[in-house]
Amino acid sequence: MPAVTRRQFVSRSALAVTGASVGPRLAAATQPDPAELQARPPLIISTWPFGKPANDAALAVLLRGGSGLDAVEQGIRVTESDPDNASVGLGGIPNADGVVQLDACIMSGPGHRAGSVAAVSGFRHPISIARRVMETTRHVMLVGEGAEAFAAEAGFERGPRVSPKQKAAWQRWKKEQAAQAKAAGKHPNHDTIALLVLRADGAVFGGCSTSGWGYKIPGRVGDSPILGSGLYVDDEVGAAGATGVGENVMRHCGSFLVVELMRQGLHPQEACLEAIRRMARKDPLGFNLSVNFIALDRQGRFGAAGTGTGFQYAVTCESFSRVLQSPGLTSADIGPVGGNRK
Ligand code: SD4
Repeated sequence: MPAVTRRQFVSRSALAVTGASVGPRLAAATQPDPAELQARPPLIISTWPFGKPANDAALAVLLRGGSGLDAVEQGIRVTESDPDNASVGLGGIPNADGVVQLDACIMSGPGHRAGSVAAVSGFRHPISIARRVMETTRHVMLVGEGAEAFAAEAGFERGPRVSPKQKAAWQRWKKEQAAQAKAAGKHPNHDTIALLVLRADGAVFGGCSTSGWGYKIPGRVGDSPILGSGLYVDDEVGAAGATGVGENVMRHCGSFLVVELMRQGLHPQEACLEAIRRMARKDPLGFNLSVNFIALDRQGRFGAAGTGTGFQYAVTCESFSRVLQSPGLTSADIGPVGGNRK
């Protein structure tokens, strides 16, 4: 399903104002139990329907003999390059000052290495900058001006700080803001690409990239570049990635939690569901957290889950490449949640 269709649906949904990431359920035939799909590594999964072309590019890299990190980077670059994607890359929705600030991270299971950048503007491929941080510095994360200076020094491709289309939309938003001072809390929908790779030999890799919450306060950083929140890779177990309201993912170290649940023996899909149940049980927001997870394990099993109606994710291996609907969780599934302490 094209992202734009989902976005139109979302814009009509009350949840859109909270940044919720929801989508219409697909027909039953497109919702097979992940356990029934014969997915053999190399296997790639990613968030949202726009992850599918990214997965396809990542698989092509692996089949050409490229590395797991190359697959993650090249896959995510496809999404970052899409000028019509308002959630990832320089086509993204800007911050409240009209500047697109990008967040990204990358992680390698082998060596347990990671690199990350946050609040970077004016560069097309934050995923590549994150990889360069990992491979050429003794640090894990660079932010803002420092990250931009690093990227400039390394010669990374520059781009506009906001696309003409998003600039016009931002100008309209500014006017509305001025007209109604109480627009706080109204933010356009936003998404993220988190992409996980399982190599044929069982090694695991992942990456995550986003322009984050539209019209965010300048300097706001979401979950996507935070290891353990928007992404976590553990070569002994598997990997998980997140999309949704980053503030809520971060407060629960969401992706780390999903990986730890897989370590305890849960199937990736059940690990995603259980992580959300656990978060919702203690969180005042309960199942209104607007969070979604994808996960895969070393055995080639995969799954996803989200709050509300769930969300769509893309799964690709040599025998198929398709968009699936995840299960969703609401309080109806386990009763009252949200914690009872102030
Ligand atoms: C963020 N998690 O910056 C990202 C945005 C996102 O669906 O994934 N929205 O909070």
